Amino acid sequence: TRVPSPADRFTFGLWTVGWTGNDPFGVPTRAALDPVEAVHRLAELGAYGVTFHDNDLVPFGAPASERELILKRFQSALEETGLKVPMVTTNLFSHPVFKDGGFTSNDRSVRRFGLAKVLRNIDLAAELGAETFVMWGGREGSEYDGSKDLNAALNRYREGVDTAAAYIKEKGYGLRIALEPKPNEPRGDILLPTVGHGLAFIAELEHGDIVGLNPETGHEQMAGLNFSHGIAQALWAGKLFHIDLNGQRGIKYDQDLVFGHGDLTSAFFTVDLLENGFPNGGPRYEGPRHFDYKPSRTDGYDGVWASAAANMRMYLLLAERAAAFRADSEVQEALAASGVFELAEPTLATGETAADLLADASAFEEFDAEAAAERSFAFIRLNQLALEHLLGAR
Ligand code: 3MF
Ligand code: MG
Ligand code: MG
Ligand code: MG
Repeated sequence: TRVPSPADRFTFGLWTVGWTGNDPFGVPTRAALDPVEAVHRLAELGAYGVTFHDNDLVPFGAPASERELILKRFQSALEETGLKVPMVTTNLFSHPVFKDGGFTSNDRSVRRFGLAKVLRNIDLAAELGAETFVMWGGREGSEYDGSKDLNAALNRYREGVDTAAAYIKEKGYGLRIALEPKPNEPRGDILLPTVGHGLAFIAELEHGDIVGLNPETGHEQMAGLNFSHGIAQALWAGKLFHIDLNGQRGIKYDQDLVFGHGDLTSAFFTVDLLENGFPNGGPRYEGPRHFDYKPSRTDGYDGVWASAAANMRMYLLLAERAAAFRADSEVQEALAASGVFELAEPTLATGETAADLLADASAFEEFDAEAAAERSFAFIRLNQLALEHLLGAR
């Protein structure tokens, strides 16, 4: 297995390795990490880039002079290491002012403040050469159904995203927006809870052409959903703009484990899709492999850097196994036997209409449903082959 290098396009949020371990029941277990040190360490480990929320770098409310100094220092670290900033995002969730949301707070003055914070951060993202601007609306939601007019909230959400997208276009920035779905936590229910809700929302936007998704492994799994299916539908819709890879073990709080340390089988198929594409071809993901995880609060800084390396190594190990899976002639034969390649053939012949189909007696009147029902799709053999590759047994 090769050592990670910038060519692998691995990226990390500053808030991941920089998480100090505070949770709802406990205070930090690690001292704060200097973002400049994070940049150097990540570069040494072979990462391609670093991402951040505005306030991961510049404290909320910092005066312009302080902001300038911090950004200067950070940019010199980027220049020294060659690390890129492919994605920037905005913190509309930590400060108490956002307790009822940023774009969808019931308080209009908060919404105006939140939107202005996003627009200012878009300028910074463009300045740093980012391609993607992520919006995770962690506080956009409610605990009580009666406390939020959901029709109005979705209108305000659309207004916020469309205003940001229009601003990007007007300025001529090379940025695209990626919305990040999450079902709950910190709100009891968050708006745009899943990939599917996100796609449906984007279809209602005026500037939806530059708005896509940033699905996170654990977020879909917190809703009991299949992450590989989620990113597959986002790809199919041309909307997989970015990705947050991590690990989650079932329907519970947002664990943000190392990628592959949650549902390993799912992680294998995620990497297989990202690296090898759909079995019959189709849209491919071209963006960075971004890790959004939390080094467990049980660990010191040794564990922080070991876990950063582990994310990349898990990805590369899985990529190696997935490549072997696809290259195995027995797998190709099993895929064929299972009909995986047959699904690429359109159900109707070229030019055939519904009326033509109805007129085709072989399709219905003469069709032997009993005989067709006899076919074994042999999916179990195919899955066993996948798991044997995953285990390195083949
Ligand atoms: C929370 C998250 C967020 C988003 C980030 C946008 C704090 O569960 O996943 O991380 O990823 O705000 O990139
Ligand atoms: Mg998350
Ligand atoms: Mg998470
Ligand atoms: Mg995330």
